[in-house]
Amino acid sequence: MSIWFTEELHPYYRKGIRVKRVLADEQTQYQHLQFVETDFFGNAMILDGIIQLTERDNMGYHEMIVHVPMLAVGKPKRVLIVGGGDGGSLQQVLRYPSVEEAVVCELDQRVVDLSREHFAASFGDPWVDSRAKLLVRDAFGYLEENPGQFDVIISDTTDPIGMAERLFSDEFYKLMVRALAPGGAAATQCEQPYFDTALIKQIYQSAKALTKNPAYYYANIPTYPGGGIGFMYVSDTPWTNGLTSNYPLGENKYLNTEIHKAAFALPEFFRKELYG
Ligand code: SPD
Repeated sequence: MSIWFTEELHPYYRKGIRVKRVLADEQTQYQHLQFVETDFFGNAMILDGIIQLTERDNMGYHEMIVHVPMLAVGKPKRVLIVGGGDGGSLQQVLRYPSVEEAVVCELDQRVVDLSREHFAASFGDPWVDSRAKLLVRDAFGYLEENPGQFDVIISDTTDPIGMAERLFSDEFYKLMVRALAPGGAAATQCEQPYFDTALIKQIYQSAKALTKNPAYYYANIPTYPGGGIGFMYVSDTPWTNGLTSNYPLGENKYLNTEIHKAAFALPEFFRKELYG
């Protein structure tokens, strides 16, 4: 007998994955947290009914949200990850020998604990690296306390629902840019061109008012709505600087030079909306 998990992030669109068994299912202090084993996608984490990542296709998300700003900066030393308690972005950040400290500001300790258990086969245990520092707290206060501190900031968040809505606000982008060191770069989880056009446009306008070279880019992730997700690159440093940087240690599974360039090419309707 098949069990299907069906996600309905948008009231007009559904998608499903076939589940073999439920590995964990709990209500944490903040959210409904589930881990499932699937036939095709490996283990998956679901928060409040929304798929956050699967072992099979997370590399498109984590490599693109991390390496695009890291490569643009060149040799980043201090990195902040907002959210990212599953450890996928952290694993990618730690591939850079230049990184001296990687701070992860995650609100929910249970996301970290259960991800260490259920994603060990994919992520190893990045938390044991002495450069990794976990802060179980809200990122707003931490950003406020740390102006000019980070070469790279990765905003690896859930969707803009409930407590995560603030992470898509102009206020958050102002604080994030203020926390960047000169020449630093940020990349943020920035949703789906078809479903979230107005939100992305609003975020681009915030980013444009704050930095010289913001740009939107996209990755294919079959388990996200519409089969993919986009990111906002936010920096004075052009993203194209990253095209000539060396890749970090280890192997990329998604990113190559062609993908890096192509990710910034946008469908015409959306390019017009965003850039005019
Ligand atoms: N609609 C799903 C968006 C999920 C974004 N968060 C992914 C977290 C992976 N570290």
